[in-house]
Amino acid sequence: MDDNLYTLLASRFPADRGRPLLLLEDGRELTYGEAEQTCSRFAALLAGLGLAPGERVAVQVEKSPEALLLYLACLRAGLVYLPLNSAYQAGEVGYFLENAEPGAVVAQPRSLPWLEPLAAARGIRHVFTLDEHGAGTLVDAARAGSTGFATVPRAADDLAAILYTSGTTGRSKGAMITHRNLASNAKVLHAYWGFRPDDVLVHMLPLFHVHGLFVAAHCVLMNGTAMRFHAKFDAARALADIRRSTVFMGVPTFYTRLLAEPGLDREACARMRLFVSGSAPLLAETHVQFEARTGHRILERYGMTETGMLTSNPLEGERRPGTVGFPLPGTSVRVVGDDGAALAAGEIGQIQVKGDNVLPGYWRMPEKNKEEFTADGYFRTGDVGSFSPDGYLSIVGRSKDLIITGGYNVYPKEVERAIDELPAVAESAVVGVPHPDFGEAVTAVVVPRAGQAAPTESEVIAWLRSRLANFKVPKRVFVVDELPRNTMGKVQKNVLRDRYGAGAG
Ligand code: MCA
Ligand code: AMP
Repeated sequence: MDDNLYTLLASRFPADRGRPLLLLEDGRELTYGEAEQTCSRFAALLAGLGLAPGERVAVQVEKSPEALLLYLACLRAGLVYLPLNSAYQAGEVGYFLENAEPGAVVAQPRSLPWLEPLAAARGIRHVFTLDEHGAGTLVDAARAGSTGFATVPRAADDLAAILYTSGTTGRSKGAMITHRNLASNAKVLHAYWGFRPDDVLVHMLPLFHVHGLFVAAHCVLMNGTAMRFHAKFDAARALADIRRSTVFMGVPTFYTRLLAEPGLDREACARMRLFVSGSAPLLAETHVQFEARTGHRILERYGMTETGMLTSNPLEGERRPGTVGFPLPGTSVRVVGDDGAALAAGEIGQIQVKGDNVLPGYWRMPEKNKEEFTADGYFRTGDVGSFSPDGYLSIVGRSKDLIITGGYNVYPKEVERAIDELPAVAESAVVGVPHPDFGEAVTAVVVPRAGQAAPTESEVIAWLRSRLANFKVPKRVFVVDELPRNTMGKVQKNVLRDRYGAGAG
C-alpha cells in the first residue's frame, strides 16, 4: 500500500490531462499533463543526485508554477520538502540549513552570493537556482529527465515536509509533517468545503506556508480542477479574477484590502461560491462589511503549521463572525484549564488538539515534544479560547508570545535578540499593536545603554533589515528610559501595547 500523498493527489487528476491546472496571469495555461511531466523531470533529477528517500530538500524561491511542481516532485521522489519564506535573510536560512541538514538546496539566483558559502560550509553538495519566472539551473538540469518517473512509495508516517515555526524562546523548530497529516487534511477540507467539478480557485497566497501550499493547492489538486495562479496578492487583480472564479482563500489582510476596492460588490462576486479566511483573526467587523458589500459570508477557519486545519465554520449553516467554527471531522479539539481538565462551554482555557492531521513532533527536539504534547497525546496549540454551548470555537488570545502580522508569525523574542545585539541598546521589548492593514504591527520599545547615545528609530530599523525577514522588522521603534515591569520584574507587554497602540497605524 502506497501512502505517498502524491499518489493520492494524482489519483484525483482529471482523466483528460489536457485540462488546465494553472491559469496564469499572462493568459498561459499549464495543463495537468504538462505539470505531471515537469514534476517527473524534477523528481528524476533529484533522485538521480543520489538523494535517498527521507532526505530534505530546502527551497527558498519566489512563487512560480515551477515552485509548485518542485514541491510535488519532492513528494514523488520520497524527499522531504522544506520550504522557506523568500524574505528570510542569510542568518535565518543558515540556521535552517544547519538544523535540517538538507541534501540539496534550491534558491533564488540573487541569494547565491551568501547561500553558496553557507551551503558549502554545511557540506551541502547540490545547490540549484529557480527565479520568479521559473527559470534557473534546476530547470536546465532537469530538461532531459524522464517524464515517466515512478513515484516512490511512502508509508503514512514518513515525512513529507518540514516547516519551521519560530518558538517563544526565539529558536525555530522544524514541524515534521507526514504524508498522513497532509492526506487526512486534504481529504477533509476538500469534502467539508464542498468542492465541485466546476470550481476555479483564485490562488494569491505564498507557496512557502501552510495556507497557500497545503490548504489552497491541495484542495485544487484533490478536485482535479484549475486555479488562477498569481505571484502575489494584489487587490485589483483579485477582484478581476473573482468575477470569473468560484473559490477564494486569503488571510484577513486580503479581505480588508478587497474592501478598499470600490468595485467590490454583489455583481463582482456573482460567480463566487466560497470565500475562506484564516491564519489570523478575522475581525467580526470585516465579516459584516464583506457580507453587506457582496452578500457573501466569509467562512473563517483555524489551523496551525503543526496541525494543518483544525476547525472550520460550516459550508451550510451559520458562519458565525468572531468564531472559527467546529472541529473538523477526525480532529478532536478540547479547551482545558490550568489543571488540564476539560472545561465546560463558555469557559476560557487552553486549546489542545489531536488527530491524523497533527504533527508527530519537532525535528530533532525530543525535549520540545515532551513539553508540547500531553500524556494522552494532545498537542498544546498555545491558543486560548472557548466553545459556545452550540459548539462554535472562539479564539480569545494566545498564551504564546506571538505577533501575527498580515498572516505571518513573528516571535518577539527573535526580534528583541537582534535589537539587543546593537551595542547602544541595553534592552528591548517587542509587541504587536493593532494595525488597520496587517491586523497587528510589530512595534519595538528600546532602552539605550547608559552613557551611550540612544540609537534612532531608523538606525534600529536599518540594523534589523539586514538580519531579519522584512515582515519581522518593526513598523515603529520607540526609545524610552526604562521598560514597565511588574513586581516580579517581568516586562509588562500589555502596558506597552496600550501605550504605543495608537502610534503605529
Ligand atoms: C509585507 N510587509 C509586511 C507583510 N508583508 N509587513 C508586515 N506584515 C506582513 N505580512 C511589508 C514589507 O516588509 C514591505 O515593507 C512592504 O510591506 C511591502 O512588501 P510587499 O511584499 O510588497 O507586501 P505585500 O505584497 O503588500 O504583502 C502583504 C501581504 C503578504 C499580501 C499581506 O504579507 C501576504 O501574502 N501574506 C500572507 C501570509 C500567509 O500566507 N500566511 C499564512 C501562513 P518595506 O517596503 O518597508 O520593506 S500559514 C498559517 O498561518 C496557518 C497554518 C494558517 O492557519 O493558515
Ligand atoms: P502558524 O504557526 O504560522 O501556522 O500560525 C498558527 C497560529 O495562527 C495559530 O496558533 C493561531 O494563533 C493563529 N490562527 C490561525 N488561524 C486563525 C484564526 N482563524 N483566528 C485566529 N487565529 C488564527
